[in-house]
Amino acid sequence: MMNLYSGTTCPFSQRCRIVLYEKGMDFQIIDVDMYNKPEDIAAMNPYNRLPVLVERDLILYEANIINEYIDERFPHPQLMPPDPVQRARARLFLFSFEVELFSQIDAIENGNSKQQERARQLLFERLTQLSPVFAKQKFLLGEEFSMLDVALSPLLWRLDHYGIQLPKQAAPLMKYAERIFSRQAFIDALTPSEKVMRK
Ligand SMILES: N[C@@H](CCC(=O)N[C@@H](CS)C(=O)NCC(=O)O)C(=O)O
Repeated sequence: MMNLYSGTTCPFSQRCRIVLYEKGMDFQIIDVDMYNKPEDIAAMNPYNRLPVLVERDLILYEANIINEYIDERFPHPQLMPPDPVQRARARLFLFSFEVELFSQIDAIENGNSKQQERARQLLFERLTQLSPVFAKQKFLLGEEFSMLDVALSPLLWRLDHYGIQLPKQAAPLMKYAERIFSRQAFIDALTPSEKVMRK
């Protein structure tokens, strides 16, 4: 059985929880209080960060690496594209989300007010730019929900919580977000502390 050590308010852990619920297999989620991390996290992950996945003698960290492993172990429903070229492109997208979007989360959660404001502005601009894509398609890769939607959704869920209000022209992106938020796996994967992040 897979055991996921997951931060109750951690957007990266949320990605892994979503994938576990989308797959509907047998797993256990171990809730970890981020402000009171047990020492065994550092023993499993040299970077002392969550999430961490343990399956027998396999220990994995980094949300996207964990998620690709789960996707390969349990191929239904497949969340990465089956074609190698499309899969490589999907990985480039995942990389750009980290560099351009999720890199701002630390500044919002832990930075001073100037750093927070800069990060909010950057996210506001990047997400607004992305919005027109969803006027033409349901999900990031087209008509099917994929790993890219999993990766982006914890940030979309936190927009209110992070004090980011997108402009009217981002309506297609917000509709897309609602489409993800209404998925049963997304709802099941929310922790009580995440549920209260959105009204
Ligand atoms: N790139 C990592 C980021 C993980 C990360 O930053 N996790 C945060 C919580 S959301 C963490 O554990 N930070 C260390 C700490 O709070 O001590 C991933 O994708 O898993």
